[in-house]
Amino acid sequence: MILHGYWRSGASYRVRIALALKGVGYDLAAHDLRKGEQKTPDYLALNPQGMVPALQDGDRVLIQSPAILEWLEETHPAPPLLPSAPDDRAVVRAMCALIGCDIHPLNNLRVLKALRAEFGADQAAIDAWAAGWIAPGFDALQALV
Ligand SMILES: N[C@@H](CCC(=O)N[C@@H](CS)C(=O)NCC(=O)O)C(=O)O
Repeated sequence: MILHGYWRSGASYRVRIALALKGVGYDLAAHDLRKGEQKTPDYLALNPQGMVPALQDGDRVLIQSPAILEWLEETHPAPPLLPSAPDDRAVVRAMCALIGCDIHPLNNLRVLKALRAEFGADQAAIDAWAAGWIAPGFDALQALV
């Protein structure tokens, strides 16, 4: 397998953690997001969304970390990523959604770039924006933990 990712990508980290936990071997293809390497024609042919991660397994290319994690769970069930009891599973899924839906997308590179380019935000404003979503999100995550 080839994991297309980037060292600063939290979404790629999710997949790296799952691959490591499950003992699945892979090669890493790095795409420097700061240089826009996720938008090259070659990479867009793999992932039309132009984002990392993407997991390539032969001719199959999986995108979107939740879909990749679920695929890994289904194809490599041991050790499991989720606990066995439905109530516990719901808590873990809530934690995933909290991060993946409510914190991370608001602080993505393309969002921060848009704040700068389209709304004239300087670095201080961008930092305040990020902190304004991350801090309450982490407070809630801490409470769940
Ligand atoms: N929902 C996607 C999010 C992927 C994502 O946000 N990737 C970021 C890096 S963590 C990215 O590729 N950003 C490129 C950009 O913003 O141009 C997933 O979970 O895989």
